[in-house]
Amino acid sequence: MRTETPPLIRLEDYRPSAFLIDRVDLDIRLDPHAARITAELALRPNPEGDADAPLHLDGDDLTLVAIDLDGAGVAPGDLTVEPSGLTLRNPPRRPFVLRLVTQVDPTANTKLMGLYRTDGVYCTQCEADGFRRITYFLDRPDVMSVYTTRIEANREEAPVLLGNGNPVEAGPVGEDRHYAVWHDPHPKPAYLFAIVGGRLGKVETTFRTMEGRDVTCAVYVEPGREDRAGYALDAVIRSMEWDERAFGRAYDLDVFNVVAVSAFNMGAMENKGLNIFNDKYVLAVPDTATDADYAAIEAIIAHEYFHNWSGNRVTCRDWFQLCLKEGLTVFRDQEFSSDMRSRPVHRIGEVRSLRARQFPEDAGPLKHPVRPNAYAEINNFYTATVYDKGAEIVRMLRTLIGGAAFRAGMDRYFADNDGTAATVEDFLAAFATVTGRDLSAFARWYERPGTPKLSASGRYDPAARTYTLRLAQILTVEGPPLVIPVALGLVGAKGPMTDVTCAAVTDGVFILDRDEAELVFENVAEEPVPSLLRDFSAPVRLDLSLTDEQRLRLLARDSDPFNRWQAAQDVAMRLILDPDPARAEAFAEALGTFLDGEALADPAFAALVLALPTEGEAADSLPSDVDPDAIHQARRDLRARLGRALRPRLERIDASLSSGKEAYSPDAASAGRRALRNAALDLIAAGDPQAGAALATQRLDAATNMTDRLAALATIAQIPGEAREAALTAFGERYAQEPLVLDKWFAIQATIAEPETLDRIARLKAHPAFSMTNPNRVRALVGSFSMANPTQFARADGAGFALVADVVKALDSTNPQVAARLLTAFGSWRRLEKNRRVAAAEMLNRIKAVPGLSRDVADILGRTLK
Ligand code: 0A1
Ligand code: ZN
Repeated sequence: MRTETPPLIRLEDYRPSAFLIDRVDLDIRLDPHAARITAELALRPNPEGDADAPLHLDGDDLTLVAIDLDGAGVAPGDLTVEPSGLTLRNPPRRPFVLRLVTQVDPTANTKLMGLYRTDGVYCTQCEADGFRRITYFLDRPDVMSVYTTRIEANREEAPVLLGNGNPVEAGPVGEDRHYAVWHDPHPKPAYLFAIVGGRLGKVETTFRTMEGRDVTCAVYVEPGREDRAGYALDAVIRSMEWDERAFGRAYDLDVFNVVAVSAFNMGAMENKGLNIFNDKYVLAVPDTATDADYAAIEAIIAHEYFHNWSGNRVTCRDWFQLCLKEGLTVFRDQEFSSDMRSRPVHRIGEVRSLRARQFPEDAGPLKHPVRPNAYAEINNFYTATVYDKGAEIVRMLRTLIGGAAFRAGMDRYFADNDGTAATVEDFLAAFATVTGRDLSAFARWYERPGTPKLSASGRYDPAARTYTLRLAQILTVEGPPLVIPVALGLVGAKGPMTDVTCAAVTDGVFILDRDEAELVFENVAEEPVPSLLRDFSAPVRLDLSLTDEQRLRLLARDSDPFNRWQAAQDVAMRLILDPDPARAEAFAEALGTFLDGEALADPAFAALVLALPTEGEAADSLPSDVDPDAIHQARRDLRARLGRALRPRLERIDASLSSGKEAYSPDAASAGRRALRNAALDLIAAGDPQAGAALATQRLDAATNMTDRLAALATIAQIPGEAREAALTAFGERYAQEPLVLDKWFAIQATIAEPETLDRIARLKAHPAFSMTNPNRVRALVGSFSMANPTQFARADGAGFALVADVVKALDSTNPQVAARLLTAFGSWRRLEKNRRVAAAEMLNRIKAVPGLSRDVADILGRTLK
């Protein structure tokens, strides 16, 4: 059993390892219950480390079968073996070879960390600290080694054997077994190690790098599903091309393999040359995958591939530096997707997800700096803050120094740190070197938790033809100011005012590096509306009071698509928080004009303008006493009103976008048309549920792809009645053999905003396709409920909290990582109104009372309750 609050590991306590491991030779004999791992570790004392330290190797859930040192036994008095690892009290102070034989049970490994089996396929997950569940090791990212891996298995059970690096040799072993040897010439930390063994089908192609290397790229999937792997393979090739073009980065091995597995704790993993994926982010055909799925596959394939440089060639010195690889790689995958799709539409999507996940995290008990300075369980720090706010910091850096200097800085970073385990300081140093600038004030973004507020107010002087803008930054924790790039412009009655000048603004950007500043714009011919934080130039909350009329001018006239969208969001948000029929009518009219003018010119953008702020966003904008029912009702009323007011236009849009019989294509333009048509359907249904249900039923029957089918089902699902139950039943039967589609079906039902949803979830937990051991299933049913059904999760009677708490308790002993992540749904509990707050606290305390909680859950719980 663990202590109540798990002990903290601190950044300030970082010390280099006392030993290094230059070479690792592994021999892995796969077996369902008794896999044997022989590891030969070529160790030597680290000249930078403590010369007198014992040798401690991390271990977790291992059976030690044998150990010898330079071919001789280890004296029992010299060796201590504990659950957390083994210690050699008097290790040699010269290079030596330690040989270890361990045994593990891949089938019993429900944590999905280390070596495990899913649907009969052996695979591994080693980030952050899973390698220690395979053999005893210096399991820390600053210990980098060259690996050679021999894998042996039953030929029937595992005809495909994959490892890191390049294949070296393969052959039979006796009657029914075989082996393969893989060698990875690039030194890497243990968290990037991987093997796969199983019965797998593949699609493959070749890519010639700009350096002239021919790379065989393959995507491995469950046999029979090869036709669903083509889009992922294509995304691999596009990622390789793009990284050469955009960052000058070429691939560095002869093979690049992607393997899809069905049970995986996260999205995917960038193991060197052998990326392992949650199959949700690989498999796609139009009948089972939505446009959003295709976009996510493209983005995650790119993300993992880009890690080959930002993460693998240059890795992290310690886990506090996680944002060094994750924030940077998210930034890179965002840029890739923006180039593949519509940049403004993609940017809006990035910001929506930042606000949905990162802003609440940064405002609640789980908030932490982008580079944390202490952690109890590192697996709990793969957060929206590290990933998404981390990416925003890189984006701000580019805005601050400009695109050309940014690229030069990236080149410098890769050149200076290739083959090493680096820090955030190393990253910033590269940019400081190429620009000659002092970036120490900018670096505060990595240290300071909380979302800053940017407050703005303006004054127009018609006589002087000047406009004075006052900007101030308000931080959530005290300290020196942040460096905030504010992209801005002024908008007149006819559009952007291009004749105005302001000495403090360069290329449309003002850098706010003081607590406050006053900007004076000259030659301002009429009273302007300020357009601030264009393209969301910094991850802050903007506090600028404008009238609806002024905001609607931005929607109609601003040149910045992001702020046009933001203006509509702001008007809608005010109407949700403070309903007003007259203002709602004016808003509807403005939306009507917008739709008439350009809905069909950029349908994807129009669909985003029609998507009102979510209930979660509305809750996040309130300081306390959040009542999810009131928010839900207000948002529903507003949508109903808009749906009625815009009905003829929505029907026209629907009609003009109804696709003929052309084949489905996942490209962004086609997806945009589907998005707008489905947004129109949903808004029609909001205004007239009866007509909406009928129309959605028709759409469901006529749909030729999963995007349209699921959108129609989602619309019907929120309208009580027989049509809904019939549609849900038919969909469930149609896709009974498709786990990833059933996940969508689970999620749609879990997010019905009605009290009966709890019974529905209880029934679905007993559905044959549901399983507590598959993370995708759990996230689909329970994760969607807790994250996207605020009225039912946060019910005043506590039943929604209890449902999630029970799953957390049940899952904790088998898969603590997934249990802990589910528990983060309670992150905003203190901001709820009193009854709900009391109910949440009671459930959290019930979890706390469970003896022997995992470190993962105890850590989240401790911080959530603090
Ligand atoms: N590095 C991966 C994320 C990842 C982290 C931990 C994992 O353990 C289960 C798996 C994956 C990424 O950024 O994609
Ligand atoms: Zn990543």
